[in-house]
Amino acid sequence: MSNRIRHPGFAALRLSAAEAAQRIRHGMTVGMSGFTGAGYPKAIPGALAEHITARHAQGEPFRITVLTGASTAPELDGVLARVDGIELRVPFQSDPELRGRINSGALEYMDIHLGQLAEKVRYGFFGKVDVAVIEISAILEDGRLVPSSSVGNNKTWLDMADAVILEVNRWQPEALEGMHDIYYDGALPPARQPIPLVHPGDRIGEPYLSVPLEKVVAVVETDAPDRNSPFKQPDAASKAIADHLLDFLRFEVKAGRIPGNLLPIQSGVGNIANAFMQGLGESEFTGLTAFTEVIQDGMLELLISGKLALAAATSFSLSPVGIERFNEHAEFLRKRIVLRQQGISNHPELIRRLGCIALNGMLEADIYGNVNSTHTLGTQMMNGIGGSGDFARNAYLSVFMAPSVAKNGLISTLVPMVSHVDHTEHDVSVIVTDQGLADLRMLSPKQRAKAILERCVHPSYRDALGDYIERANRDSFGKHTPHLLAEALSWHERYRLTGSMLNPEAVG
Ligand code: 0RQ
Repeated sequence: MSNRIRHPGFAALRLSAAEAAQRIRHGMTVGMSGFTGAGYPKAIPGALAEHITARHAQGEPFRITVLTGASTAPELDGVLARVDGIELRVPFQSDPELRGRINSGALEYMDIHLGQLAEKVRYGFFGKVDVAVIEISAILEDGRLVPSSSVGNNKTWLDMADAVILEVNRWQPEALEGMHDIYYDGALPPARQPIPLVHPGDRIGEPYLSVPLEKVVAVVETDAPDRNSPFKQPDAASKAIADHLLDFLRFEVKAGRIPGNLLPIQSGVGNIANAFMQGLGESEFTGLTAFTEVIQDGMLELLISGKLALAAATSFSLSPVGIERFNEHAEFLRKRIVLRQQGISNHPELIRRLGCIALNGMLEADIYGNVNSTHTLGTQMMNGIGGSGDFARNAYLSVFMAPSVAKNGLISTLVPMVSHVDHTEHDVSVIVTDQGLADLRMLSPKQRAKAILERCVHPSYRDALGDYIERANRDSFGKHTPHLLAEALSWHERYRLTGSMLNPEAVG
């Protein structure tokens, strides 16, 4: 028996990835582990892709529904998309190959709040889960499972699936054992009880997953790294965003609206979020906590420096350097990190109770504070809403951030009307760009438009947006949220047709 599979019953189920993949058949719904490139199965999806290719070559149909925690990696989403093996993919994704196929209409994709998927599957809204394919880092002598670098929806997939395939990954640090907190008391309505968590670090469950041995059809051993792309060094725009946000938080502390060590922070994925964490590290703030989804490098450094006392999340998303840093400080970090299932890390009840400060990226916002996080030009999927909606609606403060322009200035991220709405004006407290920060609390729509124009818009678009707002105020049929409907999406149409949102006449 290997030292990672310490239970003889599980050890007896060892198979190759190719043998295990045979258990998955056309039309099945498969719940896979994986969240932001961490803890996804590394071997079965590739073996399944080969199996699918062979079946297709025989003229047989073979497509499955893939449910995950969030985004995975080329070894899962990429390989299955490439062989046309996915019928429906749910929820968040970020693989370029998969995204391309979603946007060409080659497969169906359904976007859902990350905190809601597991319970909606439990309600029966998604039908039956046929197979669960779950990466873990070890199996104990008594058969309990040590989760790996993400928890995601693994508990639900293990509970709901008819058959379970486990991938035991030796690459995952042994130090992960004990970091997880799996909540086992999630009764469904009408029997649901309050979740007994009042501090981000409270442990309300057990450090292990479990599954009846009878359900397990294969155990596959792997030794492969998580997807771990390096973070960019913060550019000038990310640094400016971080500075504006830090000033705002200082102002809020001074006004007595938040404590000096802030409230539990939720930080979205990406380079801006990472840059903000670096900014926090250089600031005077200390004794911080995080109640979030993902621990990126920036947050890890805050933990190591001691500025962040504790981080609760559902997943890591570390660069190669971040992984080294984690391994160097594993013992120290073990006492300061809790990894929970995403139904708990993103639970509205807890986010509201703890009073999180939600910091998320956006693609664009409009003059009234509606935010688009998911669709470019209103029609093409980027990644998905992820957990941004779980947090934004329920947070104490909901902040959205982006550089004021994208694509070298050809796109303004502040537009007359967003081309798709993920977060409505009712859920957005603050918009921040490299230009400045607009505090939208207590502002009416027309006041919000003024604040966003004055604070957030890039100089090359300020006159055009100011002109739109002025004419809308004058000519709009309704005067509460003034719009010129025929013109409201013209910036997007201009970009589509000319490759730039800049109006050549205005510029000329
Ligand atoms: O594309 O690299 O090809 O130029 O969009 O933009 O500026 O690198 O931003 O990495 O911070 O991602 C909203 C996508 C921002 C992310 C989003 C183009 C831009 C670039 C990426 P290129 P940046 P970021 C917790 C929270 C939803 C999920 C979420 C996201 C690319 O934050 O997925 O918040 N959020 N989860 O050029 C067209 C615009 C654009 C644009 C930028 N207005 N129109 N393209 N781009 N603005 C974590 C989880 O839930 C798991």
